[in-house]
Order: sequence, then C-alpha cells, then structure tokens
Amino acid sequence: MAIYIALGSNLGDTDNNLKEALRRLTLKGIRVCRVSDFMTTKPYGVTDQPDFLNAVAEIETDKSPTELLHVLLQIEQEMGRNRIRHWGERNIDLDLLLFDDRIIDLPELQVPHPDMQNRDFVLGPLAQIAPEVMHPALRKTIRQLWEQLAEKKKP
Ligand code: PH2
Ligand code: MG
Ligand code: MG
Repeated sequence: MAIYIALGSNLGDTDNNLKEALRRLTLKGIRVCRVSDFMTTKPYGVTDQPDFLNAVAEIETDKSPTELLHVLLQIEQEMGRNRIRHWGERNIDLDLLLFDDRIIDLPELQVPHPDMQNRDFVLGPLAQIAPEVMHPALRKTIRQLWEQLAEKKKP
C-alpha cells in the first residue's frame, strides 16, 4: 500500500519546478520513496499550451488524505502557482492520485483521481514505478489501465 501523487509543470524552468516541489514535500516531513522519470508530454484537455513535464512520486506520510491535500496546495501556493485558466498552463500542479486502497469522495478531494485512467501523462510515469498497484475502484492494475488506454487510442 502506498500513496502516489502526480507532478506537472509547463511554465518557467519546468525541470527545476518538479525538483523544487519534491524538495518541499521532504521539508514538510513527507517521505518521497520513489520518483518516476520526468517525462515531456503533450497537453491534454486544453491543447493550445506548451508541452508539460510530468512525473509521479510514491510518498509516505501519517497525514490523512485531506491533510496531505492541504500540504500539496500549500506547496503550490508557496511556489507562486499562477492558475491562468482551468486545465491551462501552470508552473506547478500537484495532484493526489491514490491513497492506499482508499476511495474518497469529498467536495474538495476525490481519490483515486477521477480522470487518471484517461491520462497518458499520469499512467505512463505511474506504470513505470507502480505497474502492479491496483486501482481500488476500477479493480485493475495500473499496467492494465495503461494498456487499456493505449488500446483505446488506436485508430
Ligand atoms: N494537467 C492538466 C491538463 N492537461 N496535460 C499534460 N500533458 N500534463 C498535465 O499535467 C496536465 C495536462 C490539468 O491539471
Ligand atoms: Mg492536474
Ligand atoms: Mg491540480
């Protein structure tokens, strides 16, 4: 069981932005156990924006999911996150993907992330570090979800 977060950036020094976010997690007492490669990805949803740099990290913490969400939002704020438009460009975005096998449906927090099974830029890095982890709602492994998405995109 583990906790996974997604990191994304497509404004400024994107490589440094991801590294800085990971550093700040550690400073706040959150243990960063594994980090995927940083991957350049095409923008999803809103396509007229720069490519993203994305990664996924496995972390450990005693915090509750809501407490962790607030740490993620706090780091975004500390890093001067500028949200220009919904799904648009940003210097840093930190999203909670999976929290052990918990299913959470609060107004401010849905876990597993409700759109993760449709996102290459999440499943790609996640499949690199956690292919056998089970999605607790869809009852499929990350590898299966990744293959399913690739299948869907075939012409
Ligand atoms: N984040 C979004 C919208 N689209 N596309 C990519 N490639 N990577 C992202 O992190 C991303 C996106 C909203 O959070
Ligand atoms: Mg996001
Ligand atoms: Mg976000």
